[in-house]
Amino acid sequence: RCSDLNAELGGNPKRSSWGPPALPVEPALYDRPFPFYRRPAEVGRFSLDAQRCYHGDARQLRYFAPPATMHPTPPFDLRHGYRDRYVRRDEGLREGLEHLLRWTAQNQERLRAKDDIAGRPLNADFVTWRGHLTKVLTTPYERQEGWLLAVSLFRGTLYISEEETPATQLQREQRSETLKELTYMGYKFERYMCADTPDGSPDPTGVVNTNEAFCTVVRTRLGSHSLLFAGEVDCTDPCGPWAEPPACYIELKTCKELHSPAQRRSFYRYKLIKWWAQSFLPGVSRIMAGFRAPDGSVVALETFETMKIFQLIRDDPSCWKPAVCMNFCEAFLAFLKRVVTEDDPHLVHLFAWEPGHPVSYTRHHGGEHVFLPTWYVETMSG
Ligand code: 0WD
Ligand code: CA
Repeated sequence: RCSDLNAELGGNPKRSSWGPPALPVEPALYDRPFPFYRRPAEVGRFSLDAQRCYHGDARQLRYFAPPATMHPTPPFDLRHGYRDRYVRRDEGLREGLEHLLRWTAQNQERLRAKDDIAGRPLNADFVTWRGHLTKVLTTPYERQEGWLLAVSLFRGTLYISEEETPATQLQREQRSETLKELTYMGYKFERYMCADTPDGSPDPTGVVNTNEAFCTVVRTRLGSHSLLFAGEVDCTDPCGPWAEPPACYIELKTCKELHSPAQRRSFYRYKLIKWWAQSFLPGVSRIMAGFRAPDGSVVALETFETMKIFQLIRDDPSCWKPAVCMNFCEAFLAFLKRVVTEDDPHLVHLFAWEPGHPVSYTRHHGGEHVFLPTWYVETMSG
């Protein structure tokens, strides 16, 4: 019975008696074997400097330089510099896909298909930020935050760009002082763990500037969908067990100290799913967590191997499953291909999701939702 239901609903949009089809998100509908996911290959890199200016190179790449033991002594002080050594990126500026599109436009030659019959300039079904895909992956298990994803089909490729929901905009503008400091502490942790050169040591007295970013661009395939996406990477460990990008990259995270098995279980259930999805997508092989005490000090580090995270959760039957996340993403991308069929950069389908509901969409021609910049449309039409 159950498998009949799966066959009927698994990833297929359900047409209600009225209105456009919607995509259900219940985990049970996507609980099948892990779909095909090709090992992600890095096809490019770019950097954003202290002024948030784009450079088509790896100048912002930093190098993993951990302390000698997993118990840093003296402990890292993540609050240090919050008042006087912090340059914050202007989050009111909505950049959309801008930097990624710049990279794409500058690398058209290597992105063209060799036997291109469709005549499309980019040999990819989807172009987006990794962070947007992370949100799609975790949707079947998410109970708090919804999302809005704008999608346009342009010269044979579907572009996905996030819009802020009214709720997230309000949250961003009314963020508490505690939350602002916690955000800073995440960036500060990076300063303690990374050096600017391969043989250097971290300089935790320096300025934290959140304009700076190093991004990797990867190409991969999920089921029948070819993907090109970019993601911000914290650092590389060229001497680690995986020498080649993207496997040599390391994601750095901070987390409240865990004191009991119950706290650890809850961390696995609600937080590790996001860490896993974010690093699994681009093929980042390790995540290093710094556990912070209430006073903002980090007294313990722990490494998570991305490919082994499923082992930590598989014995908890009420926990999340990687296969469900990936099957849902596959179904979501198939849904986009079915819905967005008119090739027009001024046409935007806005896909909206709120916890407890299926994914629905609305259609907009022209106006405020259009996100592909004119310069990009002109460059890629030439
Ligand atoms: O303007 C926008 N609407 C967005 C811009 C939405 C999403 C991303 N971006 C930009 C960011 O400015 C950044 O340069 O994309 C880049 C990161 O993209 P991503 O890798 O796809 O994003 P994600 O996986 O969500 O985040 C990776 C890291 C974060 O690390 P943690 O450990 O916190 O997950 O990118 C940083 C952050 O350090 N980051 C951002 N930095 C500045 N502005 C932002 C942001 N909006 N989002 C994430
Ligand atoms: Ca990070």
